[in-house]
Amino acid sequence: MTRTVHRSCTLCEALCGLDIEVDDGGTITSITGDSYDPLSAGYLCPKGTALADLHTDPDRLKRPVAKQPDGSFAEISWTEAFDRTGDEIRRIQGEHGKDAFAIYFGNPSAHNSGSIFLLPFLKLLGTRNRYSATTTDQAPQALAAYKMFGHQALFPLPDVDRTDFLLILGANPAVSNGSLVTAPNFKQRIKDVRGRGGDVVVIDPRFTETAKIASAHHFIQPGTDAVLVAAMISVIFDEGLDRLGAVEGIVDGVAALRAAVESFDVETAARVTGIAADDIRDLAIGFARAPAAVAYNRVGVCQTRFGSVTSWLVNALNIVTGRLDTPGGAMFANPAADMHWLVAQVLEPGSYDGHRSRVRNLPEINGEFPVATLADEILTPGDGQVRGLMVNAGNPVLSAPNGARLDAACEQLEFMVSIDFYINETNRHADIILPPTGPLERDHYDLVFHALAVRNTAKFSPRVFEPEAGTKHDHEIILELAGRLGRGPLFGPLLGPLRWLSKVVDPMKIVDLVLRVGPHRLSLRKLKRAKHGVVDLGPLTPMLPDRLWTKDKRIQVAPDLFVAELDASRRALCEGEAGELDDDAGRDLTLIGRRHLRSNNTWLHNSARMVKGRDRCTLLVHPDDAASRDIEDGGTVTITSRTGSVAAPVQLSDEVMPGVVSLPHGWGHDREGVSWQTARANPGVSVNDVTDHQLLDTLTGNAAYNEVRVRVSPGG
Ligand SMILES: Nc1nc2c(c(=O)[nH]1)N[C@H]1C(S)=C(S)[C@@H](COP(=O)(O)OP(=O)(O)OC[C@H]3O[C@@H](n4cnc5c(=O)[nH]c(N)nc54)[C@H](O)[C@@H]3O)O[C@H]1N2
Ligand SMILES: Nc1nc2c(c(=O)[nH]1)N[C@H]1C(S)=C(S)[C@@H](COP(=O)(O)OP(=O)(O)OC[C@H]3O[C@@H](n4cnc5c(=O)[nH]c(N)nc54)[C@H](O)[C@@H]3O)O[C@H]1N2
Ligand code: SF4
Ligand SMILES: [Mo]
Repeated sequence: MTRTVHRSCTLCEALCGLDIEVDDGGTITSITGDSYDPLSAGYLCPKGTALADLHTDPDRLKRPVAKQPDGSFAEISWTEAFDRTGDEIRRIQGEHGKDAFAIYFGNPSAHNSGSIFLLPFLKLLGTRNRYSATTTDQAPQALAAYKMFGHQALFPLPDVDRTDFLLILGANPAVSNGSLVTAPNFKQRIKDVRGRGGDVVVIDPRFTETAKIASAHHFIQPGTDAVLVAAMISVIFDEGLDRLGAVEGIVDGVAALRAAVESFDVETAARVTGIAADDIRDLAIGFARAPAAVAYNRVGVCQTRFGSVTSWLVNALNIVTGRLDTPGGAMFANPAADMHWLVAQVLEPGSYDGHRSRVRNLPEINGEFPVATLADEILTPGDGQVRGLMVNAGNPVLSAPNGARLDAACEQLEFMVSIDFYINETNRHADIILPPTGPLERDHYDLVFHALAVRNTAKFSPRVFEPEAGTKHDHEIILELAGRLGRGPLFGPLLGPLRWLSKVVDPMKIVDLVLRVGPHRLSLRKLKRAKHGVVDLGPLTPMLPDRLWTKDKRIQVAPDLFVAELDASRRALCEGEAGELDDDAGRDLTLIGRRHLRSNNTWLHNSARMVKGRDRCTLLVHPDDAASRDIEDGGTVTITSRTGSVAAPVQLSDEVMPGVVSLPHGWGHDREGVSWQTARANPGVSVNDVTDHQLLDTLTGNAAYNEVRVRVSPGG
């Protein structure tokens, strides 16, 4: 007898419905796409099956471990692990102030219902040294959303299923499966746009998997998208093609936007971006004239110096062509559980530059500092120096810019704790690691990605396996730690109720509450009764102005800070105003990143079936650039930047534009002490050993991974 459990995949944002078949002996016999799921309709990518490997991985931790004097880890009891961690956090914050203890949370936090408990935990911890993967990722889009729509997470979603013209800048959804928009099988959705007679245009320095199925692709000089989009908006105003459509009457600042883009002519844009002037003009006019159109940008753009400016301009382009809140344009979801509301209750709808970081004076964004400056805060002595660190579900040594520097900084910490079920390149420095249950051992409701999906649905994912005796969920670990943060006489009395709380208030109870007060009046009971746990709530519908989080329920299309920064981008990109990091040490190529279907940021490389086949951590080099440097296909080269150098095998390819090279992130598993045995066998190198902690998006401090200047020379 086998049983089938229906649940959503929690590995990426696509939220694919899975059918997980388990036999009597508790072995997963198959993982396939659930054809009944209204979002994914039977699709899954190869990573979906890796959930089985994760479940059985002998390298996965199940009990807390503590660092021994010889540098190895040994198991300790939960009580000892919590007590020691609590003591150390209290000691550090007691002796050196709240800010002396920092916290970093990584990407998987967003895919775990237990993370709801992180929000109050952050408040309790009371430190300004909050960091996350956000400042390597979507911080620019978060700032644009906050300044324009009033909420850091109110991202306009490309209504890909109904559009006639999809403009993609700096995203490769055919591989990433979509980000800040949940649209499983994005590849098919793109093909469907074209099948309907529509256009898909991709702007990317690489001829990507997405570009290959698009109607058109334009190579762009990395980091110059702001100039392209500003020029497009300028053409649209000049041609009189601007209109507000559905948002007429609730938009302010159109005249200011017009003035801001006026000086961006297509000839200058062509010179800066490398896209022909006629192509830019045609693109703008084609976009504005299409019956339904939407522009969408993602990490390729965010990870540049003017990522925030560009993210704002992309929103502005959608607004002034009447695409916002219109079917086939940029829309907002109407989620059954309102994540935006929840975030606003527990933390805040958003914030920017309320305070600044100690060492580099960088503005906070939504209460966080850029992870690019975490090492500075650890390494620089003085009042408020970071002496303790908690890393939850992340691996910044491999994921943050100049991870090598952070790697060294972690060594200097007085105390480090991590919530993670692996010993990775970051928490190998920890004193204590607290491993949570695996993804198949807990119930799940996706608060985040249902709220960013191209179709309104609600799905409950039951656990596939009961957690092993003596293991703990993420939320239980967080609550136990919270109990230890109380000081002196508070500590004892607080611990009891919190322990009790972790038994009765699991995240699903909170989800249930949020579903009940939500617009569709659902509940967990209703979902559990529904076939495969899922309810289809239909396509996206117009939501404005109600959904806006701005106080006046209006949209500012030209916020002052973006307008000012657009001028800075013009001076830097169009007039060649030199930046602080510019020099001529022969670093004549621009390094960009890339993702692979079987890889997931810094992890999943421990699954043999995810890493089998040819080497993926290769440097793509254009044949012309190779010829002038004596570089051969398959040979090893050294990539040198301002901050460091790594050696990687070369793959010659005219997929990258001349002058641009590409190396994926997430590799470099040969560091001592990690628990990933399979990953260590095929480690690759970490691109973030050569990215730059000083090269940032000018407004948010997001890592500008895609503008790193490098020298590439033959030999290892
Ligand atoms: N050069 C370059 N660098 C990049 C990027 C790039 O494009 N180029 N992309 C950036 C982006 S977009 C992101 S989001 C970041 C990601 O960077 P991070 O968030 O720092 O790293 P991840 O690889 O997502 O984190 C993986 C860790 O989370 C743990 N984990 C997985 N699931 C759980 C769970 O349920 N609970 C707990 N407690 N732990 C869990 C895994 O065991 C693993 O150790 O990388 C960034 N870095
Ligand atoms: N298989 C797989 N899927 C994933 C992940 C993974 O690691 N593996 N990671 C997940 C995460 S955390 C995220 S955030 C999403 C990210 O999802 P996407 O944003 O779709 O991610 P990428 O594939 O990195 O696409 C970025 C693209 O931008 C291009 N680019 C680089 N610089 C520039 C530039 O200056 N301008 C323009 N226009 N383009 C540029 C790159 O060549 C690349 O094709 O993917 C998620 N999905
Ligand atoms: S695309 Fe792959 S990793 Fe992402 S949710 Fe679907 S099956 Fe999981
Ligand atoms: Mo990400």
